[in-house]
Amino acid sequence: MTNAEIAQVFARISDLLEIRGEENPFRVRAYVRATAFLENTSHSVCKTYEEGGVRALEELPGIGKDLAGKIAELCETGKLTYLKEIEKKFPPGLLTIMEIEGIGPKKTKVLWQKFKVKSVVDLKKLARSGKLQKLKGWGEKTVQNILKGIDVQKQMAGRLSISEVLPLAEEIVDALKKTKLCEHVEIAGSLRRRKETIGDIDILATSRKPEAVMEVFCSLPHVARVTNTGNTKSTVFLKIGIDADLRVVEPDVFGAALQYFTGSKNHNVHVRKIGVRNGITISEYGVFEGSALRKGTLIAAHTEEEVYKTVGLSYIEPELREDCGEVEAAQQKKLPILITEDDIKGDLHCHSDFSDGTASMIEMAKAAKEAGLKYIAITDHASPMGMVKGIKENNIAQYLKNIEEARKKVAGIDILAGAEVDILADGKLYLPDDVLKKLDWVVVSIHSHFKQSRSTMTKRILRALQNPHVNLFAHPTARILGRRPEIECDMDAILKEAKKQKKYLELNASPERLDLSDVHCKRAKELGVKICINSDAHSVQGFDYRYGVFQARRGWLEKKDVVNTEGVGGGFKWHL
Ligand code: DGT
Ligand code: CA
Ligand code: CA
Ligand code: ZN
Repeated sequence: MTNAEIAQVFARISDLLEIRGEENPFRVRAYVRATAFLENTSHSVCKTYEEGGVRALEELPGIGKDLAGKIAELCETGKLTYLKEIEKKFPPGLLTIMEIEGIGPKKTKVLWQKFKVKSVVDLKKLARSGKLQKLKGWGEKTVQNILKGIDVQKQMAGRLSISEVLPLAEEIVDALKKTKLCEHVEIAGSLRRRKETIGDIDILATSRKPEAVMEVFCSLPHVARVTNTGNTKSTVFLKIGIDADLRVVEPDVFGAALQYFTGSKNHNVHVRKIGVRNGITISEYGVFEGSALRKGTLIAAHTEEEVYKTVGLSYIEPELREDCGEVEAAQQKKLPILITEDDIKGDLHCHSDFSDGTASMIEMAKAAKEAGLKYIAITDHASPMGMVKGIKENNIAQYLKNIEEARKKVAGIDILAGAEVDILADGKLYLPDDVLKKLDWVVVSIHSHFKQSRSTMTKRILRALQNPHVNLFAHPTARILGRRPEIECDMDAILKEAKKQKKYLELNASPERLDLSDVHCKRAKELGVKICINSDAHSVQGFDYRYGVFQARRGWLEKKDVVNTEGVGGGFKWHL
């Protein structure tokens, strides 16, 4: 366990003791002091324990016999029986309340003992009754903040999406780099692995002046509140509603620390196990020859490549580090060469003002060309739904004429005449075959009847894929991140049918969709189904593939697995 993790356990104990009304104030204070010590010590106490046992722990400032024993238990097992025992004495809802922004142990104690509050529901009722506001030290504003805190907590149960978090994290990294106090500043954690949702931001830096770096970090304009700050680690709560951790390490161990804090935890566990089998210990402080119990020689720490090399692995891209076969692939030198944003050469799903886009076909084509694309398919909606505009049987001639016009006006980019056709509830398509026949590129997707049963939904999609005019099944699970769940369907059956019918599946790069998911992309690749990474742009600013490419990389996709990495006519057939 890291010092920070042990500090968290101790902080929780001191809070709980305070709420319970621990009679011995020294006891509470002992935990507070130990927490502060742990947060401000760069040397791992677990290492101290491994090297010198409980004795060595007792010699640390602020750590007595009792706490030394508890640290030893945490280092050995990762858990603490004593904390479990204390927690049992509280109603579970009260532990949740304690974590609401603006409520510390003192307020929790009042709520519990004076008002018998046992849950968030109780707390809301009490706040509405007006009784809380009359208490000394609470007041209207405090109560309003608590109510707000409850809402935030509810949101926080869902994590934030990567597109909200990454630009902000990059600003923070830039601000730290500007100080010139750091040799390295890097994003770590799930954000470096480009997960679609982020629990908290992890930033790793090296500096010989950590105090100064921490000061800059804690006073950034993005910060709402400083949770704790020390020489090696600070945690702040950002205004967008997420924590950011900054860790500062010695420049010499940057690679090892970056490897450790990038995770995932399961990936690290796997890599460490290989080390152990070879008599090597891997930690955030470096790779050491010998077991953890004996002090070995440092054999690598500067770069991640070095760290992986010591255990016979080639460098593993962060997006792959989920312990989903990447370690085995690295051993066999069979890692994929992941797709990059530069590989995207065309876009096969975007909209103009013929349906719900905001720009004309000409404007969209120009913007696509500006964005460096060699071809696009304009795929306006064809849907029976409320949408007034869009492609119908009776205006297809006009639609094709407009596309022809755009081809004439915008040189240097190929424009395909496409459509995004609704898959109706029974799997029929909204446009008849003789209309589809006139198009270069047919996208189908689900925009209604999302709640069908798994078997009905699967049959519906298979039927659509069997239509000979269809080329691509767009945003296949129809999810909207944080708002609409995935439809229920048998994805394996769909992928197998797509393979059989020679159809493509989309990875929709729009940040609110990111559909297909990483796991489904990986499965598609295994089954030999090619993926199209499209923007689904509805405006001239929309030709953006960044988050889609991240997701593709997490799904192990290489350039050759993605359709629109080739020029027109390269790798897939047009009927131009
Ligand atoms: P998140 O924040 O929930 O989106 O996910 P992560 O992966 O960023 O997790 P986080 O912030 O708790 O920790 C950052 C990284 O630090 C994690 O990916 C791996 C490393 N790490 C943290 N705790 C442990 C641990 O107990 N053991 C190991 N091996 N690594 C850990
Ligand atoms: Ca994190
Ligand atoms: Ca973290
Ligand atoms: Zn669309």
